[in-house]
Amino acid sequence: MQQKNWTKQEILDLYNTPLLQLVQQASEVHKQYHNTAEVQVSSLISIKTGGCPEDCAYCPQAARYNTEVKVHKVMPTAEVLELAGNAQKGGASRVCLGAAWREVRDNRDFDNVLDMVRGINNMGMEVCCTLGMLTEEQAKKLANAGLYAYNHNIDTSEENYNKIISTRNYDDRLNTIHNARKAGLTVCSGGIIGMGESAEDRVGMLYTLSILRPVPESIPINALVAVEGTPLEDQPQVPIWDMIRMIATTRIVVPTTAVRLSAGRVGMSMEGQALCFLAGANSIFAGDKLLTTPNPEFNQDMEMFNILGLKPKAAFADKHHDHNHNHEKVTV
Ligand code: SAM
Ligand code: DTB
Ligand code: SF4
Repeated sequence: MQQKNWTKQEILDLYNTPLLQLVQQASEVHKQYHNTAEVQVSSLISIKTGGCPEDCAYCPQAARYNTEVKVHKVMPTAEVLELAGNAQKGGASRVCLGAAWREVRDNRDFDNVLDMVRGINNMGMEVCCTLGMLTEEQAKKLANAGLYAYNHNIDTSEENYNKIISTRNYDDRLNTIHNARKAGLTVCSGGIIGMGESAEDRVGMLYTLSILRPVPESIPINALVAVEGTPLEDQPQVPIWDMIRMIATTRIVVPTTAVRLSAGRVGMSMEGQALCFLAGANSIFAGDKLLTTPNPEFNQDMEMFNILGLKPKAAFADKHHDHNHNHEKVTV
């Protein structure tokens, strides 16, 4: 399908459509492009936690803020594989490995991440990584190890970016996304609402995502989890109506993508989440922890799926991906 070239004004007009009308329109698009009964379930594993040199205002893992996050060096591969196995038993088809790094460095830690990717891929699950900035060569190494997706969020609009982060810029983000693409990885990129941004900023973020070619295969929409000790600790919880509006607009603007109802679900009712699914969300993070903050329990989500008539989507349903072999040449 040919992605439409949206203008910012068109996206803003959509965003400002009366809510139920917007949800109805998004629901139509969702039905046209996706099996609305299926939700992709990902599980997050924080393989390296805290102590990050960056200054992202929302993030509890930045070393410079006084938060309760305890710093952990890279987790042993066996432990990561065990957690991935548990997630698979719980219904997850994708595991996302997160590291509190500014960027990937070519060292032992990265070699260990490559081992984790191989291991999880061999278990028949899609593997995603979110490790910060990355060169094309590093992206290729990950792809060769069997990585399916790279997550790298643009977080907000270009105009608002330097109010949230000063230690890198928007172009750095876009550059990493291009590097992941050049290596043949699928791209997961989205952002956060509830950081004090304007409607225009939300729209600007969607505009930037919509002009990427190809568009991201997955767009996470996070509701800010305001964590004590971060500069955004006093931000009020984002109204569920904003989340529904943002998800519906994303669904219409990028019809083919998986829209992920991402961080912030612990503060949402089942009814609120149901409206998000109706508005086109078709992906979630499951498991009782995101990276450092709480998330609903697996069982609670499965109960929600039963009530709403949703089912977890199988791994590798969208793309032929030979997960039985990684692409590296084996030399004896
Ligand atoms: N360090 C890497 C990076 O920043 O690209 C990867 C991990 S980072 C924690 C991944 C994403 O988590 C961020 O880009 C941001 O969108 C999201 N995130 C972090 N803290 C959050 C919070 N408190 N609330 C909502 N989303 C958050
Ligand atoms: C994404 O968009 N959200 C996830 C994942 N990608 C890496 C992270 C959410 C983190 C929420 C705060 C925390 O738990 O530390
Ligand atoms: Fe570091 Fe990523 Fe958190 Fe920014 S979002 S402080 S880069 S872990």
